[in-house]
Amino acid sequence: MYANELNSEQTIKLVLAGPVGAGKTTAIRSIADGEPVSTEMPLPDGPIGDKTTTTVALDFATVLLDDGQPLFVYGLPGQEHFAFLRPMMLDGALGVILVLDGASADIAAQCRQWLLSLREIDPALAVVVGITRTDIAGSFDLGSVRAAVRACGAAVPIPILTFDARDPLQTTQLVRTLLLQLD
Ligand SMILES: Nc1nc2c(ncn2[C@@H]2O[C@H](COP(=O)(O)OP(=O)(O)O)[C@@H](O)[C@H]2O)c(=O)[nH]1
Ligand SMILES: [Mg+2]
Repeated sequence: MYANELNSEQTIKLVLAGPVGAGKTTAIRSIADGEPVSTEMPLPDGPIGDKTTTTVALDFATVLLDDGQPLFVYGLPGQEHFAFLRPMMLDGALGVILVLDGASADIAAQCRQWLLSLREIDPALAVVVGITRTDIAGSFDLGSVRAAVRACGAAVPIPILTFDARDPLQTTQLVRTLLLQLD
């Protein structure tokens, strides 16, 4: 199914946010109907693990959940120099999945920074936090992420889940968790 076949009245717009390398593009690919719109470019300094490209502007896909709910799903660019695109891309969105890299030592700071910037753009957005790459040995510290979420003082508690962005079922589950947060 493609965007021009969807009725935008019934189609919920959701956005994936988060730092470069967290798994936004992978998550969108794993749940997209058909080929997503993507603006990937080779990483300027060569591959990092199995990641060979980075998103320079945005990702977009249509998603049809098995209960028939159509979604427009956008991925924000992670780089700070594209921050000006975020308010535009969040316009009309009901909710955000904040995708964080569980293998990053900075995860708590990234969580805090993204939650604050999302709240500044639109305090009414529903938010869930999805943490990827927790299978990679090392630094993941759930307590520090919890503390960062609590410190941002959201009116409604923000769910925190781990998921593998490569797995369509886990990614869909995260989307469903976000939909449950919507009024
Ligand atoms: N090991 C592992 N790799 C993951 C997991 N989730 C995502 N990835 C990988 O992490 C990278 C994320 O890159 P990408 O989706 O381009 O990140 P983006 O910059 O947020 O769009 C990809 O190479 C994915 O295959 C996970 O749960 N475990
Ligand atoms: Mg990307």
